[in-house]
Amino acid sequence: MVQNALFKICGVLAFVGTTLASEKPNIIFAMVDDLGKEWIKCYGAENIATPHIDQLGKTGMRFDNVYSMPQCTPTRATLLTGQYPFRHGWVNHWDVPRWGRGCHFDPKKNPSIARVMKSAGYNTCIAGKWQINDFRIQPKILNELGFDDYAMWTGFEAGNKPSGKRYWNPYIFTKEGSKTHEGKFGPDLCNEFILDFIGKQKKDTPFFVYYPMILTHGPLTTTPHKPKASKAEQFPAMVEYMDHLMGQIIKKLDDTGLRENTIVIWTTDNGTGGNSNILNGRRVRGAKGKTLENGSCEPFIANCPGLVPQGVTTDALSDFTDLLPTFAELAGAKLPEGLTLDGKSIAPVILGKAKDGPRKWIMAMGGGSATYDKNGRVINIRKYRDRVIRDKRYKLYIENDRSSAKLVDLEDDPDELINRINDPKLAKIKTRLEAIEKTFPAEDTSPRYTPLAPQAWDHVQKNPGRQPGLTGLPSNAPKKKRGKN
Ligand SMILES: [Ca+2]
Repeated sequence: MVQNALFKICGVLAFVGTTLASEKPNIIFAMVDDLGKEWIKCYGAENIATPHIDQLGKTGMRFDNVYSMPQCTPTRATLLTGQYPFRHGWVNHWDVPRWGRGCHFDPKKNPSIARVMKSAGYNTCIAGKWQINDFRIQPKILNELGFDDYAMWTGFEAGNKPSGKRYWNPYIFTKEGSKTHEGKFGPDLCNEFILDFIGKQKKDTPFFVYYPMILTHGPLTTTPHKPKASKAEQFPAMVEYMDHLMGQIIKKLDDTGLRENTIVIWTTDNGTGGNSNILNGRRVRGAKGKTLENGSCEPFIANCPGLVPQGVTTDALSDFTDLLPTFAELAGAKLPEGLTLDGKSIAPVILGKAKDGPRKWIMAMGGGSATYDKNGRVINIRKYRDRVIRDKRYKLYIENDRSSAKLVDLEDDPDELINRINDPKLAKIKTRLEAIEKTFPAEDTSPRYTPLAPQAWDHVQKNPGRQPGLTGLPSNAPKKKRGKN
């Protein structure tokens, strides 16, 4: 009898285990706008309180070596497509609602991470900032790209002054259209939208949330918690309010019983824009737009009490091209066909099934404004954009003419001040990193799209088509190839 009862209990446990293992995990991907590690306490930041992010790190997996791209639109297109900027074409920044010219993130010519998740049966939503389509011209675009529902700051729409407001009195686009919300704080509205979406979910259907947060990009602002913050107090107040919003998301997952099967990934789209702070005893200046580590190597935390190992710090290499294949593997989705993807899935690392990831190197490139050719088509300002390639220790800067400019030992020189390009001891490392660069196309693609109709507000440049050649040095490379050795 006892044996029989025990058998029955074991049988039930085995059944429950099988059921849980076959459930698809929910995924929430939260990405702050313009924030580096030097503002996150669990990465070693001082003078700041980020208790909710710290708790995610403490009860999850903290990555040290994850690259975004150095600026907004290159990062966002990379995340959506699983491709590097030289392949998807958004190498430069092109602020579509502000500059237009018929350029847009074209759903017919690009993969979309949200469509991949939809194909695996996920409910999907997005809230925050988009910037690569103009919702006035393409009101259904987010549906076309795979999002069921949305609440977005429109970005600054040229000729529409109220749309410039992202913080107080924000201009928000939903299925009901776009309007100003007097007296409201934009980040609150987007967060409430996500809390509401989570509250509507049922356990039998998985969900995917893409949360490109409105905070902590400029302009500086007061927050609901610090309504009287002085100019000097405003940036830390914005960081702390972002942390508070993430805390609300986690609380909602706890309250709804969804936490155990929801993988939360929290990261940022590029480094801080200008402010500096102390990180592990060093002063670190925000390097948005640059391929320095503090411009491109972002804080990145994965957390799910039921699925992701707790209290782990990893040096596994990854960059934002890996997100699409990672989410596809977690969701059991097929990858888009007929396209070259640059990323590889790091799902085994996140789930604690592999100690290290599949990547031997990572890459970052892009930023600065694009231009347009004589036909009015948006193109990159250079045929080949400078970039950085790194492994866990060494980092190579490549110039616009594909030559190597700078080699840095990140372990000994975190501020990247010493150029080791001529150090004979590092010759093999230089050759190995250069060989990776040689696998890239000789010319970067420009954005892929079928042009939309011209608009009255389309941006006109003084000197369109400037410098589409192989001139100039990357912003972080030394003027001459001088080295200490
Ligand atoms: Ca950004």
